[in-house]
Amino acid sequence: MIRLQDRIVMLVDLDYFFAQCEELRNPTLKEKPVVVGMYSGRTEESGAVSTANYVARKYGVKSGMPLFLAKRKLEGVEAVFLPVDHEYYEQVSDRLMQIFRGYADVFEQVGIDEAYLDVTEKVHVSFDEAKELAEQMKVDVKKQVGVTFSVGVGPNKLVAKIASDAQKPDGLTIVRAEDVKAFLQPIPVDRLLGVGKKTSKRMSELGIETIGNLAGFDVQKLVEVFGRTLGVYFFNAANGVDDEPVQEAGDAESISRIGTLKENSRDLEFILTKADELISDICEEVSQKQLSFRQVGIVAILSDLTVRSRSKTLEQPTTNPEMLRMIVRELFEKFLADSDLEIRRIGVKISGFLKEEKAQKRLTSFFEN
Ligand code: DCP
Ligand code: CA
Ligand code: CA
Repeated sequence: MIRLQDRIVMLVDLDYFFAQCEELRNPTLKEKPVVVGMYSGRTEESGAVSTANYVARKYGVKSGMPLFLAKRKLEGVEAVFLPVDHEYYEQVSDRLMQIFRGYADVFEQVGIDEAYLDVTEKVHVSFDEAKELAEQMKVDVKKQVGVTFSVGVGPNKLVAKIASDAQKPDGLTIVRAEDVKAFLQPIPVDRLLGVGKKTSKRMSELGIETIGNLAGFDVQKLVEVFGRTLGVYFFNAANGVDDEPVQEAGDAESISRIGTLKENSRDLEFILTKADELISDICEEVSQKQLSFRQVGIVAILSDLTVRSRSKTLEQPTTNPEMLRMIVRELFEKFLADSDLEIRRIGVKISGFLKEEKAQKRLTSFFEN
């Protein structure tokens, strides 16, 4: 049986992108070290390496390195240094993204050389089929454009992203849900989004070097050190838990309503009566705009005027007001359990929209399979 909450997400990342674009328009570069640099113009040598092909990387050239240092590392080698030509790379990127988009149920570009693809339905929630799809994509992109990329496949964005980095260039790394923990375990903790220099130093002091160390750490302690939001995020991330939907850029808008309770209260039913009014209003707009939504959030403004929020992401987009009521109830129920202040004002918000037609198709194609 297909479990609707299971997802299959890919992250595609183009290999040595700027330098590969240069090789594309001049294939004679391929065997040579190629360094693409951002020249600052102060002196002929000043500036930094944007990227280098894998031949140049063998000599120790890296993104961000000063150009003079790259030149020194390549002394006596027939290397090619080129200035960044952003416009051209963007043209190549646009062509590639259009191809990748065709392989996805939902597509989200996240940079000039990266995109997330939710392929859950396309591959019938099968990692074996996802592997075939990724292989097919590689052949197609090689044939149509002539470049290689690395792809990570996982049950969510977080795992897909880390997997895409595991074997480069021209990599294909698949991490099934049941292998996530073992896969993440040995990876240095600073590879997690949000773990920068400062945080990783802090973690190191706590004896946390790998994602595995972090996953095994006491979540309460993490909350003490990093605060509630970050502490919980780090703990979930280390355990491979990530509910972020793959979302088409531009779809990130939301619809929300806010209202004041007749009196401050902690009575769930009283609060939900007000919430119902807000929900009816929201649903009217939703049906007018023919949207379906995947994210539901509540906001509570407390008697001391602090603002708190809770949210939930659905497995499937919905248009159903009853569903919205149910989730709002659930969120307020939980909220009241974790806070002991009275609520003064409440808000309901939905986001993660799809045009309804597309959402219907998504659902039915699930059932057909
Ligand atoms: N880039 C840059 N300066 C940096 C890092 C990157 O100008 N410090 C640019 C050039 C890269 C592009 O962004 O080609 C994409 O960055 P990536 O980090 O994905 O690196 P590459 O695609 O170059 O290499 P890889 O094969 O490791 O993905
Ligand atoms: Ca890249
Ligand atoms: Ca990248």
